[in-house]
Amino acid sequence: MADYFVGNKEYFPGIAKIKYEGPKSDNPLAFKYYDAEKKVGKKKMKDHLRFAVAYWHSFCADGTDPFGSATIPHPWTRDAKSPLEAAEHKQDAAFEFISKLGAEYYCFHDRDVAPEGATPAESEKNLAAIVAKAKKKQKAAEVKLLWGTANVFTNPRFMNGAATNPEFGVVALAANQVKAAIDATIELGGQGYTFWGGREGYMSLLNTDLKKEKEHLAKFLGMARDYARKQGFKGAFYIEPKPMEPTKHQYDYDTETVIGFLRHYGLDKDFRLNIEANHAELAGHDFAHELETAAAAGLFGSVDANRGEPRNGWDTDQFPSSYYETATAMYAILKAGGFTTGGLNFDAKIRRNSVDPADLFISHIGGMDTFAVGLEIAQRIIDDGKIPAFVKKRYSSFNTGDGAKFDKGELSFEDLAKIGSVKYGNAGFTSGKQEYLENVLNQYLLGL
Ligand code: XLS
Ligand code: CA
Ligand code: CA
Repeated sequence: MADYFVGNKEYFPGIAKIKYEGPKSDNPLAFKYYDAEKKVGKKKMKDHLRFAVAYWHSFCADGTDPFGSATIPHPWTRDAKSPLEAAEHKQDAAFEFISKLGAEYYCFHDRDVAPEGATPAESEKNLAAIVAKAKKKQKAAEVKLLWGTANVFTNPRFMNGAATNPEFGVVALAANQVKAAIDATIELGGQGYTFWGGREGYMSLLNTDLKKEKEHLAKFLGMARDYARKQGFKGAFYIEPKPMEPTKHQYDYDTETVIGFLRHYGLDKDFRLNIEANHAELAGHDFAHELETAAAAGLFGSVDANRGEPRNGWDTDQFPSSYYETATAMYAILKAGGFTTGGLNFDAKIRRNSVDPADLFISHIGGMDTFAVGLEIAQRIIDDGKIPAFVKKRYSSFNTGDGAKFDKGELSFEDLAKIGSVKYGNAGFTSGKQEYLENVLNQYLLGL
């Protein structure tokens, strides 16, 4: 990947291209485990992991929270003469950062990259101007767009939702914005387009026609899909589940809910899941559970790589730091066949007191290292084979005889019941060996 700096300005001075230095390095600005070219199984680490930087957290979030104002300096906005110029400087900073980090992908919302104008037409013009520049920068920096999306939740007009808004006019405005974001994604060669359900949910059933809203959501998604396909978009559409926040109940509650919704409305041929670790946790699930659930339905797509703070139940979007979690997640991903159009997008932000410019690098380095370790452990689970062999054996009674007939649908319910009473009076007392399997995984985690 080429080093790429735009103009004469360096926004992260003193930080060079991040290199792999190995586990013994004490350089905070070096990879300890992520060695992009290293082969794990049949692919290089970078091709397994397909890391992406999230524009909104890394270049827009400034540490503002409900109790305090901005803490994180954004030097790129400082000497800009207009919002559009500020967006251009931000883009310079973004490409400098992504290139120095050595991530191959990025993701953005329309409003992260270009300012909203006074009218929808002006907003579209701003976006088109920035996209033209992004196209050149992507090429020069050898950075690709993992997915694009539209922010149809920040502007106050979306306070009652976008596609599910009770006012038709807002649904139409949302379409205007999503159409422009799809156009931008296509223009930039995006490999996917994501729909996170922003405010698509409700705060109270007393003012909500739930059935109508869900039908409108499905109709909107189908129309957006048809438009994108007509424009030649070959990538994947993703739905990103989240149970609540900002609404009390989001329609895309969790993976299983989204699978049911997609199948009910016939959208499952084009749409897949973008699974976020923190959202899994908010829905009361393990990250790996959501991944396996999507994979089991043949709808696994992409990942928003982050974590929550397990004891507070908020969407804190922290950088991944648990090997256990990344190992079990990567095992689920490898079992699903790995990424095709998707990747690991760091939908994660530094804490508001992480105010050194280097912190943005350190956080991403940590996330990438944590996933590199997870990948190696997942590959070890597969290569060593003890855990997969255990699972295979656990279901082996379905491989032959009556068990195989059952699997093939060759037994009536009466046959099944008779076989149970005649042949299997003592069945059921086989150990699940959970603790043994957990101990094996812990050995792998320690590299033993
Ligand atoms: C918010 C979501 C959002 C999506 C993209 O909770 O994670 O950032 O990933 O719209
Ligand atoms: Ca997300
Ligand atoms: Ca989140």
